Amino acid sequence: MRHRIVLYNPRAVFYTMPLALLAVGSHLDPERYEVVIIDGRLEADPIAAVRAHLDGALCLGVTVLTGAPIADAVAVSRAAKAHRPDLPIVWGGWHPSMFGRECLEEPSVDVTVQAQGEVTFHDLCDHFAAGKSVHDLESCPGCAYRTRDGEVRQNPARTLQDLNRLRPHDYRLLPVERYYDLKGKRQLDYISSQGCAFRCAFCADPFVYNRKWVGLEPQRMGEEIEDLWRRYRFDDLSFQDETYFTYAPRVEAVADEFIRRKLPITWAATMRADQGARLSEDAMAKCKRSGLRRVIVGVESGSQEMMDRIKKDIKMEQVFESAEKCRRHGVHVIFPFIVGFPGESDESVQASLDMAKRLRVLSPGFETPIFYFKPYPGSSLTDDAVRDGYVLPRTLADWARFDFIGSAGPWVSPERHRLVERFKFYQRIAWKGVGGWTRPVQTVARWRLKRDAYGLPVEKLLSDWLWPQAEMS
Ligand code: B12
Ligand code: SF4
Repeated sequence: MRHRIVLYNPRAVFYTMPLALLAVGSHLDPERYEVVIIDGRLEADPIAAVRAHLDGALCLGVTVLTGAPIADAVAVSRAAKAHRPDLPIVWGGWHPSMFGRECLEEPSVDVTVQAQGEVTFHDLCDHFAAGKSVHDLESCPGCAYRTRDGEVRQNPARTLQDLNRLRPHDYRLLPVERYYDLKGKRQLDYISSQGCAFRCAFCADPFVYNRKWVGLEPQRMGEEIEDLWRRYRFDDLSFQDETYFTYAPRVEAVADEFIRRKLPITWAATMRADQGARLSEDAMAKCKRSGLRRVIVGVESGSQEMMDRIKKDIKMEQVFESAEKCRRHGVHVIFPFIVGFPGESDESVQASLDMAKRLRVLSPGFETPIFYFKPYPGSSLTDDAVRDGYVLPRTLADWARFDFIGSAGPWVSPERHRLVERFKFYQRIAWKGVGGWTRPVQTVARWRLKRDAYGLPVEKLLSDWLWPQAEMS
């Protein structure tokens, strides 16, 4: 008899495929386990959708990101527990990786898994399948649980496994065509590595993966991606890796695989500016030939001093070198910035806006979105902010309200916030392909950006009034 394992992805923005659940679900032996993935974003009534699969199930696994997805994860877990009080409920993902103990304050959650989850979840399922209790998990590394007398135990971390030793992701577990429809394009999400070797002070990765990195071998990727293309006929492959360009020889070998297999696809991935600057012209040309259409290069700040403070380990020149290289090879780039770091000066914010302008004009294929710093847990910058008196959310309900869209931290004054929002507005329309009556507005926007003249923003007020949602982008 196969045991049913139900996996839930909470509601979130965008339609990126639930790769975390795909990873943990695919690593279970299909002869022994039947895996059902339910994505809250695809369901009119997620609780009913989960409940429909719970009778006879062995376990419910939920992936949890910090912020709004927590509220949905709690609602679904509570409903599942009410329906099946004996059902083990396991939370994994970025939030439980940082707050494994705290998540167990939610009574409906029995176990939390920290960091890479495939092997831990596999062991947990075997444990439950053997009829063992959620309270007897002392020999399972990489998780936290409650003992019989309610004490929370955090087990030692599990060693990061080489991804090449894990089972390939079985996309038959996902309704791939539905994601294409919702995305409005035949784009497959794929992950080829885990972790990151760098130490950026605003990022959770160094905390969760201890600056370790593991990646799939190029040949395995070539075979897997060709096979996926034959089955799902995607036009575009979106790598969700933290830093895809970590090892240039690997990147080049994957490009060779795509070229050799004549895959008619484009692809997009993340790249650090130092990696881009170091990448040889030949390797970049090969990437382009294999379909590279866009990279995301996190700039974060236009001030070298701030870059150093946030331990980005990037020099400004490397950003421009990468930008030039991408421009020469016709590769589009998104250069995200973060403003409003704790204690950030007006000059530093202005330096970021200036740098965004300089990058934006280099190519019509460049974008420079600007975000506000939010002290996401797990980073050393957050620890510093807490030391200086910032109070992090405490309960899961508080964490669920802690979200990113459009909001700024307490380090951004109302004036600076207004300036940045106006800058973002004018930058958005200044370079967008527009026509007809919007052309004069575009001319004004360019004029304003050139002179940093954002007073009396009538165009913005009109736009906010006509299209209130546009503010969010
Ligand atoms: C896709 C993605 C999203 C999607 C999520 C789509 C979805 N499925 O719902 C969207 C676009 C919604 C998103 C949004 C955001 N994201 Co995001 N996102 C990612 C990204 C690029 C890929 C996630 C992924 O699929 N990874 C591949 C899988 C295989 O890895 P994984 O998720 O780590 O899963 C492993 C383990 O965590 C564990 N695991 C995970 N789930 C489960 C469940 C169970 C039951 C078990 C046992 C184990 C387990 O096992 C898995 C396999 O080893 C990651 C970076 C990354 N590479 O992970 C950032 C990342 C998760 N995002 C991050 C951030 C900061 C954000 C935003 C704040 C970004 C922003 N400024 O706008 C928002 C906020 C989210 C929100 N509150 O709604 C941070 C961490 C956030 C956090 N603390 O939770 C990350 C790590 C990027 C970074 N380094 O800063 N994101
Ligand atoms: S921001 Fe990117 S490069 Fe820096 S530690 Fe996080 S994942 Fe690595």
